[in-house]
Amino acid sequence: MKIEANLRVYDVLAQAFMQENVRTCFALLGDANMNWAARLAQQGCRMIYVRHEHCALASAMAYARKNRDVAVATVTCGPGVTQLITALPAAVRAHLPLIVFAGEAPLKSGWYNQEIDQAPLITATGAAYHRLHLPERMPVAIRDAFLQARRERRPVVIGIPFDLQARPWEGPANLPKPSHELLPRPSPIPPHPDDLAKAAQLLAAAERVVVFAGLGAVEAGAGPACRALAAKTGGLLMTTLPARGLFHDDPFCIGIAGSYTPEAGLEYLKEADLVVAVGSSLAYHAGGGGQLWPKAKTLQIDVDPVAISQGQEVAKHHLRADARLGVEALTAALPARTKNWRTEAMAARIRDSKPDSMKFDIAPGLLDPRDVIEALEKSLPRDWEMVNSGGHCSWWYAQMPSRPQEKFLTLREFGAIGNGISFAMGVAAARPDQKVVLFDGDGSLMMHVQELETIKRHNLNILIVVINDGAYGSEVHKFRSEGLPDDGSVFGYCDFAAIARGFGVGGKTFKTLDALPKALSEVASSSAPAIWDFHVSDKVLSPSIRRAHPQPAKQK
Ligand SMILES: Cc1ncc(C[n+]2csc(CCOP(=O)(O)OP(=O)(O)O)c2C)c(N)n1
Ligand SMILES: [Mg+2]
Repeated sequence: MKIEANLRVYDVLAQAFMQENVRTCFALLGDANMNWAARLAQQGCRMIYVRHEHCALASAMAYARKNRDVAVATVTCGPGVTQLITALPAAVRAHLPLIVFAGEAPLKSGWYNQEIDQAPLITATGAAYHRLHLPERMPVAIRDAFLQARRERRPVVIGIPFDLQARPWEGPANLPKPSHELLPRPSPIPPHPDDLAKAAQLLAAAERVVVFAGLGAVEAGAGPACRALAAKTGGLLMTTLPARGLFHDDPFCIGIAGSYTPEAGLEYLKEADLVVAVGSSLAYHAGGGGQLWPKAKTLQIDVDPVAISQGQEVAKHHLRADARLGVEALTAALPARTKNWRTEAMAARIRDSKPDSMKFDIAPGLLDPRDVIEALEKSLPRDWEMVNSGGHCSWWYAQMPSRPQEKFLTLREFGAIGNGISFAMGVAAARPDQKVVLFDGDGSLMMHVQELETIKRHNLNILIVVINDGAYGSEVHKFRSEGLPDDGSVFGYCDFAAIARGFGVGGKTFKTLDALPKALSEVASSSAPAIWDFHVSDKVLSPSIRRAHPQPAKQK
C-alpha cells in the first residue's frame, strides 16, 4: 500500500493498523495515543471510548475470544499503561491475541512526569513489550507484532514515544504486506498410529467413560466427534467452564467439570473409570484439584499434552493430535459397543434433578439465587449472548444447561473480579445485533460501575443481571467458616437500579420474581441497556463453598 506525501508518523501508524483489518478499537486517550487514535477513527475504525484503561483491555479480551481473532486496545503512556496490569495476566493465561497501542514518554525531554519504565511492568504479566524507536521501521514492527500476537496467542504491547509519532514521515513509500497475508496456515495434526493403538486399548478396557471437552475441542470443531465417541463407548459427556454448552442438547451431558459440577454429575464422576480429556489443559479447577474422578484413569487428547498441569499430575495417558482428528480416529479404531453405562434413568436424572438440592432458610423479601437463575434460564431467549463474571454467585449462573457453547463467554483465568462489565462490552461490540446478558455479583459490578456511562453513550445492547447479596459473598462465607467477624465484606444492598438511572440506564430491583415476565417483555422489545438487580440471600451457600469452607454448626 502506497503512503502519501506530507504525513506524520502517527498517520502512517494508523494506516498500518487499518491495513491489519483493525475495525474496532477500545480506547482511553491521552497525549501519547490521541493523535494516532483520531486518525484511526477518521479512517473508519469504530472507536469504543471507555472510562478506565483496564476496561479497554478487558473489553478487547472478550472481543478477541468472541471473534477468534486479534483485538486492539489503546492507552496513553505512564498512568495509562499502569492501569493495564490486572487485565494483562488474565489475557496471557487465556491465550488471547491482543495488540495494545501504548504511548511512551517523549524521548526528547530530560524529564517527563508520566515517564516510567513500561517494559518490565508489561513483561512481568507475561505479555510481550516492544519499544518502537525508529520511525521508518515502525510499520514493519507493527506487522510483526500482529504476527506475534496471532502465533503466540498472547498480548503484545507496542510502546511508541509520542514525540516520534509527531514527526514528519520520512520512511519508505509503501507499507509492508499485512500479517494475515503472511501467516502460515498449518493443517491439523493427525494422531500417530502407535499412540492411537494404546489409546484404543485403554478405551476397550474401560466400562464407565466420560468424554470431557475443553476449549481446544471447541476450536477444533470436535464437538460432534466427542458426542460420537461417548455414544460408541456408552459413556457420558462434560465440558470445562469455558467450553460449557458444547453438548447442551445431549441427554448424557453431566454439565461443567470442576467446582461447578451439579449433584448428579458428581456422583457419576465418582464411578467413572476413564476420563478422555479432549482439547483441555486439565487446569486445577477443571479436575476439582484431582478429587473429581478418584477411580478413573485420564487420557488426554491434545496438540500439546502435559503430565503436570498447574502443579498436579493430571494425565498418564496421552494422544497427541488435533482434537477432532484424534477423537475421530479413536472412535473409528474401537470395536462396536459392547458395554453401556448409559441408562434411561440416568438421562432422566440428569434432565430432572436440581443442580443443588440443599435447603436453606431465606428471610422474607430476599430471593434464593438458584430460583433466580432457574427462572432466567427458562425465560431468557436462547439466542441472547451470555457473559459470566466471577465471585461466589458464579456457581449459580454456571447452571444454565440449555444453551449452546457459542452463546457463552467465560474468562476466569486470573481470578479477578470486576471484569464482567468490560467482557459484556466486548461481546456487545463483537455481536452488535444481539442482546448481551451479563451475570455479575454486586461487588464485582461496583468495581467498574463507571462503564455504565460507556454502555449508555455507545448504546450497547446489554442487560446486566446482578446477583446482589449485599456482600463480597466469597469472603463472607470464608469468614463465617473461620469463625471470624465478617466486617469488611458485608456492605448492604446498594441500589443498582438508582445507580443505573443516574447513568441514564434503565434499572429494576427484584425482591420477588413476580415482575419478571413483564420486565422481560420490556427488555426484549428494546435495544437500550438495562440493569436487573436481584436481592438474594447471603445464607445460600454454593456446593463449592460448602466443600472448601464448611460452616460452623450455628451460623451468626
Ligand atoms: C480484583 C480482585 N480483588 C479481590 C478479589 C477477591 N474476591 C474474590 S470474590 C470477591 C467478592 C465478589 O463479590 P461479588 O461480586 O458481590 O460476588 P459474590 O461473591 O458476593 O457472589 C472478592 C472481593 C478478587 N478475586 N479480585
Ligand atoms: Mg455479592
